[in-house]
Amino acid sequence: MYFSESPWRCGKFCFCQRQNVTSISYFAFMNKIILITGATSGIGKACATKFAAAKSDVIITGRRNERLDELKAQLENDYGINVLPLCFDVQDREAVNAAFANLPAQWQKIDVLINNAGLAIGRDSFEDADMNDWETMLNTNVHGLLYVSKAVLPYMLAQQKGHIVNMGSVAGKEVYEKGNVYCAGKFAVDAITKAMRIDLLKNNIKVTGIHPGAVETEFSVVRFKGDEVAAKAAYTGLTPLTASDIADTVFYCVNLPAHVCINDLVITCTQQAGTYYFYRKP
Ligand code: NDP
Ligand code: 8X3
Repeated sequence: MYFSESPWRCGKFCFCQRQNVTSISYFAFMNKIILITGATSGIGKACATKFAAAKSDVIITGRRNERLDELKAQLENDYGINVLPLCFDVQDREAVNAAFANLPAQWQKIDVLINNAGLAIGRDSFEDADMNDWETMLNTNVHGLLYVSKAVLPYMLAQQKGHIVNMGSVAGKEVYEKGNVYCAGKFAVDAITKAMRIDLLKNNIKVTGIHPGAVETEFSVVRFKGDEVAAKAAYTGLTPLTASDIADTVFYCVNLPAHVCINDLVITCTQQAGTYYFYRKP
């Protein structure tokens, strides 16, 4: 089986041409290396699981080492693939550079980078918001994404192929009340995604922006600083997206033929339209 091209283009009448799309997907990812930042929870963890189930080897990152170790053990045991956990804070440029400069040789052929690590802290009006929260959001969601991308890109450039998926948000498409700097950071992610796509065209590197609406993860607990009641209220009357919904979407984008690139994808639950409009059932 030839893995470096999409199975749609393998040009042979093989298993993949006779089976359904799910079968094709699982063939295509065998032995690929997928790097997911922020894999200790939520969307990142769901992506790691999805790609591991498709027989990819995964590099998982986050700050909570014990969760990385647990996930490594679980994925290796469940799917028989290899997992490399890297524990660092994406805000720390030196730590990011050190993690990727010392990547073991067998992990250097990274096929896909999913820039997912991120957070919102606080939901306050501009005049009340805390400057430390703003700095943490910008340092994580914007600087962190840039540090990781710059550290990983040389491995993709060496192969002259790759796919970078940046986790944006509907907050990066429309500013909403009390969203201020979280929205600003996600607007930056949107712009960076477009800029990367343009500049990396010549290097055969795909760049995709995924922009979810409300997804029930630890996101709101972090945003409301541990207030579980406020976090839960964000989803009142809704059937929100799940982390698996987003992982499935990322998987779809990454699994397209070599000549096809989804540029930008906005995804909400059926009860949400944009950032302002929700239909909440009583
Ligand atoms: P979670 O809080 O469940 O997961 C966030 C992940 O990011 C964790 O693995 C966390 O790991 C990691 N992370 C946060 N800060 C850092 C840091 N400084 N260094 C390294 N890793 C970090 O939230 P989600 O899964 O929902 O969020 C994932 C992405 O999706 C974020 O970029 C978020 O903005 C975006 N998003 C989320 C939406 C939602 O409604 N949930 C909607 C739209 C976009 P650790 O704490 O171990 O470091
Ligand atoms: C998270 C979605 O609408 O809370 O990015 O900003 S929202």
